[in-house]
Amino acid sequence: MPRQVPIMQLFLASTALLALLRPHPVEGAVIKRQTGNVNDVTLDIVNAQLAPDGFTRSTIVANGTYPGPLIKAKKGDTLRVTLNNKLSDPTMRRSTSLDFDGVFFNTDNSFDEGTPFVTTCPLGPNTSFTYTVPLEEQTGTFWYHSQLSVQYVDGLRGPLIIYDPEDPQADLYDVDDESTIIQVGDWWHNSTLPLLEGYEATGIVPVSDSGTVNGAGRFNGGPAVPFSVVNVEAGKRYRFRIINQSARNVFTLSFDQHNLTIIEADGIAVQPLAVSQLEILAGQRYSVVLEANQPVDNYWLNAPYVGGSPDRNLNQNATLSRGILRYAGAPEADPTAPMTLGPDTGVLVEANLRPLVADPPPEPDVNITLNLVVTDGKAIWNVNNVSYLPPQTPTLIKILNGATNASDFNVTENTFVLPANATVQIDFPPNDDDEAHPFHLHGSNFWVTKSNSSDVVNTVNPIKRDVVGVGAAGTTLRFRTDNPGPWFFHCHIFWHMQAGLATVMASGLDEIRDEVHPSAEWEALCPAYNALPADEQ
Ligand SMILES: *[C@@H]1O[C@H](CO)[C@@H](O)[C@H](O)[C@H]1NC(C)=O
Ligand SMILES: *[C@@H]1O[C@H](CO)[C@@H](O)[C@H](O)[C@H]1NC(C)=O
Ligand SMILES: *[C@@H]1O[C@H](CO)[C@@H](O)[C@H](O)[C@H]1NC(C)=O
Ligand SMILES: *[C@@H]1O[C@H](CO)[C@@H](O)[C@H](O)[C@H]1NC(C)=O
Ligand SMILES: *[C@@H]1O[C@H](CO)[C@@H](O)[C@H](O)[C@H]1NC(C)=O
Ligand SMILES: *[C@@H]1O[C@H](CO)[C@@H](O)[C@H](O)[C@H]1NC(C)=O
Ligand SMILES: *[C@@H]1O[C@H](CO)[C@@H](O)[C@H](O)[C@H]1NC(C)=O
Ligand SMILES: *[C@@H]1O[C@H](CO)[C@@H](O)[C@H](O)[C@H]1NC(C)=O
Ligand SMILES: *[C@@H]1O[C@H](CO)[C@@H](O)[C@H](O)[C@H]1NC(C)=O
Ligand SMILES: *[C@@H]1O[C@H](CO)[C@@H](O)[C@H](O)[C@H]1NC(C)=O
Ligand SMILES: *[C@@H]1O[C@H](CO)[C@@H](O)[C@H](O)[C@H]1NC(C)=O
Ligand SMILES: *[C@@H]1O[C@H](CO)[C@@H](O)[C@H](O)[C@H]1NC(C)=O
Ligand SMILES: [Cu+2]
Repeated sequence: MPRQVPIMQLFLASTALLALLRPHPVEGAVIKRQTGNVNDVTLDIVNAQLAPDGFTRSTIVANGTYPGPLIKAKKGDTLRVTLNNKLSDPTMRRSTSLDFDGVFFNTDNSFDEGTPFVTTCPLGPNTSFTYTVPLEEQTGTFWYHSQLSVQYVDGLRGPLIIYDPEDPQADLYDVDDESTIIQVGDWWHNSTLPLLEGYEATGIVPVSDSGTVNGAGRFNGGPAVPFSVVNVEAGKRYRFRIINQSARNVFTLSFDQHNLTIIEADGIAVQPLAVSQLEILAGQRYSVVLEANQPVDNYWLNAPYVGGSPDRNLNQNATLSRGILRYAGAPEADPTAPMTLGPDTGVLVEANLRPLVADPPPEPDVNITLNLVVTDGKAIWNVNNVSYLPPQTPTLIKILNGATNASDFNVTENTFVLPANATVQIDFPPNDDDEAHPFHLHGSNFWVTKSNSSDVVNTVNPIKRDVVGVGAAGTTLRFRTDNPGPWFFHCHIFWHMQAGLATVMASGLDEIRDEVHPSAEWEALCPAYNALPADEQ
């Protein structure tokens, strides 16, 4: 129908024009919710039979693929993402909720931030919801995933890249497009409902069957699924945007015979730092520049992972987690070099990263210490002796209804009430379990004033990011409460999060009541969700 096209364009042009005519925040008004170009995106959340590693299973994915389609945005856009929940498979959760990992959301849009029971309620089957996501000044590498329970393990994960037409680092690379996005993730053959049941019964975090690189992987004894190929041309420099969509496994990424120059971590530009390999925790993102300066050939992209004892799952083989870097002119074949785990030198030390634009942290106004402890032998994780339980009424609704201090929330909500416009320091003392917990803050990013990778406290030029490893050496970070809202702060190993390793950092409660004016569509979510039969939640 040719006539539909101009009508659609007219509609888009007029909404964009409206946004241009009133680009600026108007206190307390809904208008502030859209700035810049409006970029409409549709995601159909569906069940699909897929076999990323050769084992066919029912999955929950966006638009039928794992990973989901690229959401491509430009600096300053407002994304308007319409989610159509078409889930019908009763062996998995049928409700859903989307998180745009690392995107801040300003206060008056906080209710579109899809963290179930903190800022919203999940979306039931056969319903739709439109998230308004103003990207404002943010640029770089992000991703989206289900934030409901451990549902993203069933497949709902995909990339979100915010391109900067005036990237200050543009002279460092020649190519940056859909072909240079590298997504690594862990993959399980069973659905999350039985996996979660097993975890709760035994306290043993489910061990993945395989690791995938751009949606392709292999397991011991499985078919030889073709490895994902990254194509390059000799003489060019590529900006690879690496996203760790893992729910558990830690991958270590390297390319045979090529070094990498890191230029971005979690949406923040960093000074170029050369490494031979980099470890990326679940939820973390890096941009690295690879110069295609070797003889035309096929080279291995090594992405081995660690995540639980392989003895618990004989399918697991980290050596099979890999892809291929193929130069134009090379044969369409696997590299002839042996499959290795990559170099063990030239390791990224997070503490050596420096921001491209200096931005030292202010002195803290509030200090908080968070102790992470697992209850022996149980699937229960505590932060300061409290195992987080999602409340039935989302935190944001409690605030809109008048909650003013910590005692207005149940202890199990582990909610910290913080002043607005303050600098908060979070100190994670060294923890003695040997797991690296990638802690992720919603709503803003933080300075890493002490990285677990070093003993040095750096309050002069530390990087900012939104996922940081908390481990045996201790980690300290600082953030500003400039974005009032209840922001989830949790381990990105979703099995740990589900077992209680989470808190809520709620700041500016009065500002929230002034500025947040939820839509009727949002107000309807909780009553609708609460009315659903259990198997549709
Ligand atoms: C997802 O699929 C829908 C329906 O086919 C399509 O309109 C939409 O553009 C797709 N989304 C993306 C991000 O590709
Ligand atoms: C959703 O819609 C489909 C098709 O109309 C229908 O078969 C299914 O029963 C509906 N599911 C629920 C949970 O209402
Ligand atoms: C999934 O888990 C269920 C319940 O534990 C089990 O019966 C089934 O065999 C598992 N399926 C696979 C593919 O592992
Ligand atoms: C992704 O994160 C997981 C969990 O933190 C980690 O085990 C894995 O090594 C990471 N992947 C990469 C490529 O670094
Ligand atoms: C990568 O960097 C290391 C350390 O600087 C160096 O020894 C090595 O030769 C480099 N490799 C390549 C392929 O450039
Ligand atoms: C893992 O895969 C590699 C490459 O195919 C193979 O050499 C190795 O024996 C496998 N490991 C196990 C434990 O099966
Ligand atoms: C917070 O801790 C720092 C030490 O890291 C200390 O210098 C500062 O006085 C403390 N601030 C408050 C408000 O307790
Ligand atoms: C945790 O509980 C123990 C014993 O009940 C107590 O000694 C300790 O101070 C508590 N720790 C925190 C951080 O609240
Ligand atoms: C918390 O709020 C309640 C009433 O909502 C009030 O009685 C109490 O004094 C407040 N506590 C603090 C520490 O502000
Ligand atoms: C409130 O916290 C108590 C423990 O203090 C817990 O037993 C109870 O289940 C929690 N209630 C809700 C609704 O989360
Ligand atoms: C926080 O700072 C903003 C901008 O500087 C200001 O408008 C607002 O009133 C401040 N809020 C508080 C609670 O100080
Ligand atoms: C933290 O540092 C310790 C000691 O160097 C190391 O064993 C652990 O793997 C590190 N964890 C993270 C999350 O980087
Ligand atoms: Cu964890």
